[in-house]
Amino acid sequence: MPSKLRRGGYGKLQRDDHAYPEFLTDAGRLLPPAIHATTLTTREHAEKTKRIVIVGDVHGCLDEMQELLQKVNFTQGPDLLLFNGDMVNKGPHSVKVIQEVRKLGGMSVRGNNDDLALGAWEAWHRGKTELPEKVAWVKGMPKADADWLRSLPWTINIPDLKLLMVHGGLVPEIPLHQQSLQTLFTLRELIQDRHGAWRMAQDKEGEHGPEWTSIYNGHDFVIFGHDSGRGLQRGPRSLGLDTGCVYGNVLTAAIIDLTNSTGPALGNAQFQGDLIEKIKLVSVKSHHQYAPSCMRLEYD
Ligand SMILES: [Mn+2]
Repeated sequence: MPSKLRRGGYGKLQRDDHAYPEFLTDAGRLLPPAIHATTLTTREHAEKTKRIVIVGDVHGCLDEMQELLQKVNFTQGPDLLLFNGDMVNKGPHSVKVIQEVRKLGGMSVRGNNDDLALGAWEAWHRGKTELPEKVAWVKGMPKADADWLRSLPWTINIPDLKLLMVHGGLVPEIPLHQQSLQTLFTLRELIQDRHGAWRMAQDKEGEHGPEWTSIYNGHDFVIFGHDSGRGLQRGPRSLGLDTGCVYGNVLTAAIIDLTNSTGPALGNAQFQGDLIEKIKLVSVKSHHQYAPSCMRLEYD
């Protein structure tokens, strides 16, 4: 690739996984090995996995996360543990949440706050002494945890279930591999231009439009986070799991039981369209309001 393409254009990059692992983001961060990761793709993995447990935006709420995993009787090995991103910032125990997720063999899509924290950690290690209060905790994050954050993909796909996880959302009509990385983890609402094409609404600049899920008509069932303002969102083709634990509401997990005879079978093409009926939701109450609700609409 021409070197000029290696930097910049972070929001406009159109690339395939693995093709250009040396790509840097606008902020100079290395892109992970896979921007669009897949899981449960081998027979061995599919056979040993009994349930998929997908947890919404944790934001450092370690106690609630542990309580939720206990409530769903999480068992490492038979349960595949996935997170919707934004594991860190705003709440009390960001480093411990990362370490617990790693210990449990969990994986996450990248949230805007995970990305922001990683950038702050890298700036700190380049010698920057002043960090915004929101990310000052990264000074206590070990390198191994930062490396793990850096490995997080923007989406996790389970092809056999036609299930896709993303932190923000998808702009309609744009193929997955051409979605802007910035949009994937910040999208909430859409704006239509005069030619009828959709793009992300810049709500910092006062733009508002329909939520992306009301327009989305893609092939994958999408589980997303990042929108605690709307709370739990159950749609025909999507499920929003950010139920605002850090703002004093609840932390929610979606459970997909792969052993239930009425549930999905991996490799079952008939499964598409019924996923929402097979998903069981479990929540625990937040122990505190850790962050003021005015932070809910923050992008950074
Ligand atoms: Mn977010």
